[in-house]
Amino acid sequence: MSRILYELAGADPARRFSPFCWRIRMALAHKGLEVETVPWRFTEKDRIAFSGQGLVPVLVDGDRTVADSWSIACYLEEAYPDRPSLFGGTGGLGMARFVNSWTDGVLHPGVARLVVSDIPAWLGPEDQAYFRASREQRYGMTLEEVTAGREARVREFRKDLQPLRLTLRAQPWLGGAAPNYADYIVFGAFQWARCISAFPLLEAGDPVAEWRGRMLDLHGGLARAAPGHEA
Ligand SMILES: N[C@@H](CCC(=O)N[C@@H](CS)C(=O)NCC(=O)O)C(=O)O
Repeated sequence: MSRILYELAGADPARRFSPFCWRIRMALAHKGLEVETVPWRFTEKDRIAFSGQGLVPVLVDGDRTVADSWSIACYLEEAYPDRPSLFGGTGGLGMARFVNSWTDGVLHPGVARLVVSDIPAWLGPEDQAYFRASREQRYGMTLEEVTAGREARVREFRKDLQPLRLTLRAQPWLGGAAPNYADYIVFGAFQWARCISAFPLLEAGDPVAEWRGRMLDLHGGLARAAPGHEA
């Protein structure tokens, strides 16, 4: 049975930088499921039109097509119950949903305000124009204005990571003694930044940075092997 994951890529097909796609790459590795990853660009909506929407990740697993990272994670958990669990039961699923909402609603916007202007350099001309126009309309300013003053503002960002830091001081993974989908959700945000920006989000010695290092090493160093800046 074929299993295909459509993933956001830059002009260089090896540059995979979507935080949502990284959640699923890690989830598939967690379950020990092989996958063929297909590079997809922002402006190639027609190539994923079969999924009924225009965003990646899109997973095609045999005859099933699933879009949206949360839906894909839930699908994998249900379809492969004999493989290592992504959530560790219904309580874990509930907590992961909170982590998903916090990451989408707070962490991603915080990371974007520090790195979004570094993204266009990795895109081909058509995607560059699309990305700049759509995001600048969303922000109501240029991407460079969004990230202006980031050297000073990053201190506030790091302070806001305190709940994550306190958790990771007490236990090695957000999942507790072992990583689970909550780790993959949050890690996606840092891997996104690592793939497109040299701007240092974290300080060495921060428990969050140490956890990120452990995440990069997971599953045979899957995330560390991806082209990116050394974190
Ligand atoms: N809620 C979706 C969000 C997916 C999403 O926003 N994907 C971005 C890539 S990071 C995308 O496909 N963007 C296409 C566009 O902006 O046109 C999920 O969790 O999968």
